[in-house]
Amino acid sequence: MARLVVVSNRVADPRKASAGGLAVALAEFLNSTGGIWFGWSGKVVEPAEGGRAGEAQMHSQQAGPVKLVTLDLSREDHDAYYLGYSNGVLWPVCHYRLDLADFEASDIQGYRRVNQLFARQLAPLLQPDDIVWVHDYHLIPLGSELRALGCQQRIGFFLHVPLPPPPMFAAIPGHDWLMKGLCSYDLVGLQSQADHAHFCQYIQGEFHAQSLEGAQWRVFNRTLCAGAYPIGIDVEEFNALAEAPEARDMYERMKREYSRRKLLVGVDRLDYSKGLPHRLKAFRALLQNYPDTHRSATLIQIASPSREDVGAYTDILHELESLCGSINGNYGELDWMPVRYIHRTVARARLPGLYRASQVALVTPLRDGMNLVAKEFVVAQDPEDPGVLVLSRFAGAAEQLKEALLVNPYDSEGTAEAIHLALQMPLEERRERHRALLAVCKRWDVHWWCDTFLEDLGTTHAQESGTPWL
Ligand code: GDG
Repeated sequence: MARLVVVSNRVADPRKASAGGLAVALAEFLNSTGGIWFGWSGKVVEPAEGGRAGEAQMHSQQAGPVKLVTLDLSREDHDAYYLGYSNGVLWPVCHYRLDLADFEASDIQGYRRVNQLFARQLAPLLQPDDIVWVHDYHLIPLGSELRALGCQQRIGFFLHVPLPPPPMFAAIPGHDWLMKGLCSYDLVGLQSQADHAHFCQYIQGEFHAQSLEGAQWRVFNRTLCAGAYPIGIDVEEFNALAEAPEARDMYERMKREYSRRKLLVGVDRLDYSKGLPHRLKAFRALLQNYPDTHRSATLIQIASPSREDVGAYTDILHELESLCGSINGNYGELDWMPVRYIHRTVARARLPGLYRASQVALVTPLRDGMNLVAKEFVVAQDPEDPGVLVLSRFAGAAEQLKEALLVNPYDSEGTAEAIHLALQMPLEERRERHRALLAVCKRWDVHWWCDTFLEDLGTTHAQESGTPWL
């Protein structure tokens, strides 16, 4: 079996429980093949006088059979690559927010510099039969940088965020360079059929790529494959977490505290793509339009801090605080606060208990690659008395989770109506919907995702992967 080399912006220690489903799934493969996980160390160092980015410190640590290899970044590289181009341009545009994209010419240079640095440091570690799997928008050009150094291994890429339609993606300065970079991989994986369609439309329209049989394309004198590989969660790992004392304790406490109320839950990173202000406006419309929810419906919204050094994130923080304050001020009673807003990270061990104690989950991003919270909520439910998932039609998960109540998060009145429906849904309907949703989460779990992607990557024809086409 070929050795697996995973490359992502951040590296998680797969032995730590907090690492999450992706790390667990990848670790399973890495453990069996004795692979490498390569990425940024998370450390920003001020370079020594006269120092250059290329001299970044490399750390190597053995985590069981897996070797974790990480690089420090200089302040200049970090700011341009991570804050600037990745999170100031690619993240907003991939989430259809051209208005928030802040393009600086020097950032794209820093982005390229860090991808070149990754390639330079990674290439000597690779063996001829390795399979390399690159993750996400931070590292789109890594494949072509590795090819430029003569790496002929099979290299796959998975984009965790949405890929917008070509006219929108084309607003990114450097879009054709990015897309050309994607064409140097042997397999490009997208979250949804819609994202996959956008990829195909782009390479056909801009590069005159020729469609071959199966999922193959001929472009720039090489063959590549592309497909939708919707990511799932580790259902077994999440079930085990739900059975553990911390989750059970959380469940009991929530059930006791909200025994006569209906609990709604939202769990998100504090990110503008997650539609938190829109969600609060929908909740406000619920209280406004349906007086039966007064003194009854309580929304617990966890917004874990994220990318606080990117400007657009501070604005949303203030907007959220003000919305929560006004809803509680206008509707709250001495013994009932409609919104409990928690701007902290909650321990992962508690999440299944919180999900299970909730009658409704509000997963209403304005745009999301997939959204794993939707799947976690489904898996955590009691099948005999399950809660209802209210899901944005703009989450990648909506392509799979069709039995959820699908909403348009921009329409607060319509979303409020769906929430009200969810709160009133008869037991039999809840069970039926849950059964269908759970089957999807189990069938397309994170192991399916990992196995299928790697199997497809392993069987792609890497015939021209060394062609100097750049
Ligand atoms: C990207 C794409 C895609 C959240 N708050 C807390 C917490 N979380 C955990 C959730 C879930 C994960 O973080 C969030 O996953 P999402 O899928 O919702 O979103 P992103 O972080 O934006 O991830 C996304 C994903 O990649 C995978 O491909 O689905 O579309 O944007 O697991 O439970 N965990 C803890 N405390 C919190 O407060 N412990």
